[in-house]
Amino acid sequence: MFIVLIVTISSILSIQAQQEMLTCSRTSNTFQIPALSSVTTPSVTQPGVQGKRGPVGQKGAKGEPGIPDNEELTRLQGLINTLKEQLHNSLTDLRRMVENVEAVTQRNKNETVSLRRELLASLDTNSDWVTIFNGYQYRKTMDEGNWTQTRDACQALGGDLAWRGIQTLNIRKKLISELSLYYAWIGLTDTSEEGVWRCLDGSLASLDGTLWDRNEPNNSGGQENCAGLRENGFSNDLNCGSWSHVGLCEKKV
Ligand SMILES: [Ca+2]
Ligand SMILES: [Ca+2]
Repeated sequence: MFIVLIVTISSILSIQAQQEMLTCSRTSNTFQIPALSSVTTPSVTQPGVQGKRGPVGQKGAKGEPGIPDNEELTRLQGLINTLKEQLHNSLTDLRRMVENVEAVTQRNKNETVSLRRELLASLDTNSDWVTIFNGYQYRKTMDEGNWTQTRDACQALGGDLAWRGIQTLNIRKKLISELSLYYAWIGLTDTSEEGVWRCLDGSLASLDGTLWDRNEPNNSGGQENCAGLRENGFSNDLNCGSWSHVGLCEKKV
């Protein structure tokens, strides 16, 4: 009985102590912890409908260029090698073209020089002797002069003023055409004796071979002692020192 009483009193004291613990008093502030009986468990609710997506934001700043990966580097290296090869081939072709142009230019220059020489040679009728197939060759002196001067020139060229081979009109006309003669001294004179025409070796000139033009020789002024060849192929006596003509030179083949 006594034990039961003690247990009862102890239970009462324990319950009183629990009530005191639920109530805390302070001098300036008092708060109260809700009793266990007032704490309620939150009820579980279903999630709401998902809201609409917001508007698209502004575009951001452009980033730094990325570093190519190995595959891209390999492709770029291949492209560079291809361009190098193409450039090399182009330079080779260009060098070959320049060489070709230089070769053509040099060839044209050589041809021009050759043609120029041929042209000058064709214009310079004094450069060569002309063969008329009568046993003699002919040319005219490079300069005009009196009878004596052109005879000296012919002798310097290895011949003398023409006479022996020009005793036919046909040959004279051929020479006039070949050498473009207008008037030329020939090797016939009557200086030693008036009216007696001689060749340069002193022999008498044949009458037929002199081929005097009409009314010639007339010894005009009393001083015409040297013969000239007119462009018509006939002869005329002239003053040996007063006229300036080319000399018709002759030498044996
Ligand atoms: Ca005379
Ligand atoms: Ca005359």
